[in-house]
Amino acid sequence: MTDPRLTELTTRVPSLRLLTELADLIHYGRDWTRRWGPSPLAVALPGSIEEVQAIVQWASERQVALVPSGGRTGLSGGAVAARGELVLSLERMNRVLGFDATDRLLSVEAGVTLQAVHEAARSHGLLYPVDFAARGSCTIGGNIATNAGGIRVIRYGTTREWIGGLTVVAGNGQLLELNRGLLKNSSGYDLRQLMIGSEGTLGVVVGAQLKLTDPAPPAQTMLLALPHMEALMQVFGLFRAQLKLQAFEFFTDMALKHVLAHGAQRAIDADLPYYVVAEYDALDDADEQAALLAFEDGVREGWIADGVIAQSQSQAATLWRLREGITESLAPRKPYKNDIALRIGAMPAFLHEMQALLAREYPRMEVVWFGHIGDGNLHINILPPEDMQLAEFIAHCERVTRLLADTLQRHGGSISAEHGIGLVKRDYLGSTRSAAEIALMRGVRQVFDPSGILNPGKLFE
Ligand code: 2HG
Ligand code: ZN
Repeated sequence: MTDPRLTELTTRVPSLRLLTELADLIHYGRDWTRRWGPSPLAVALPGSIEEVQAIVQWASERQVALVPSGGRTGLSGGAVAARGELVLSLERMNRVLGFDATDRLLSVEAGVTLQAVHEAARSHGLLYPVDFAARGSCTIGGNIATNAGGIRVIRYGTTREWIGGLTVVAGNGQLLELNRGLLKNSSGYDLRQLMIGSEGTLGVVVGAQLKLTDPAPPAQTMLLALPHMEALMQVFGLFRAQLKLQAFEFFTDMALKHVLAHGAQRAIDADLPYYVVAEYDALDDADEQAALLAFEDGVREGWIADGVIAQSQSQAATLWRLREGITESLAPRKPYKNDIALRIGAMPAFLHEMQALLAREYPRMEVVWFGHIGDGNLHINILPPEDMQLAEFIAHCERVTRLLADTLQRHGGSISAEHGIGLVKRDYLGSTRSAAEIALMRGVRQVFDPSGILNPGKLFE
């Protein structure tokens, strides 16, 4: 350990666990984006709130940039440390602290995984409903920092809905207890909500009080094959009107090709351009009957060409794998990712424009569409041709993303629905937020982090 700043830090916080080996710097210096070479100063693994405060105070005095870090499954570069920052990993602070049965609040440290939250909720006979494929690795602190969404937003909303209280260390080391689990609290600005989605730029989330709810009713899972994109919106409208949806996810034949090549089971014979995994309440025969009627209506209208209803939990898992395995199956190809949001009503016109734009601009590249159509959230992954250099590929994607951002702006959409802005979409923030809004956001950042040490360069420079 040669850097004198680190010697000073360990003198100041003698109990602190600090990693400086190259392998650790690489491991902790990046997230699931693989565009930036990891290059942190070191990795701090505090074990308590007091240690986090001491690190932040020291960093603020010494002007050392910090990158708050959870499971690093993010897709927008929010947890990348490529400029000599100190990674502040919450990994060791991963305890479930307690459960308040009256208020149905689960108190956790920030480094607990989403899966551990699910298990803890289940052990109390309740549900923490935010869910997505990275559940086993992502942590609740990162979920809060990005206002993570996932596959059940259509029913339960995003992370924002499920945070009753937050414990946060602000940029000057001050400890803030925000909202304290209150259901009603009309006492001025809701700083808890400001923290959610702030991507580690306003404070380091060290703990949270999570709201739990009743377990979801028994569900049935259906896989549908659809002949064209219009059918997707039509089937969504039909199912939403006739069933109590828990999830409504789509993917294209291109996504299916990759996920099958990655080991998923086919599960449906039809070879069509669009697929849907729908999950809906199936409490009794009436619910099952309603699902069959909705399916038949869709077939009669020509919107549904084929379908499978899971006959068991394990078959449901097989159907879900087709959707949830997509990101992992694409990862070896290092895709360029877009995560866009629109009002559902704006979707058909936008999709037409986008398909024309992508066919024109990406004739040589595979474009993989999937996502949460019922939330107005599409994931558009672009795969580079095998013979294209990464730099050329990224430059091309950036140019097309500008066109995408312009198109989104015209349709009133957002350049990030649930992954965050981070480094990946920083240059496009202005397509979603007005200049006045960005100026206010900068002002807010300045108030919470006057020395500018918290995740600098993320969200905006
Ligand atoms: C999902 O919905 C995730 O599966 C990842 O948000 C999306 O890989 C992506 O682009
Ligand atoms: Zn998603």
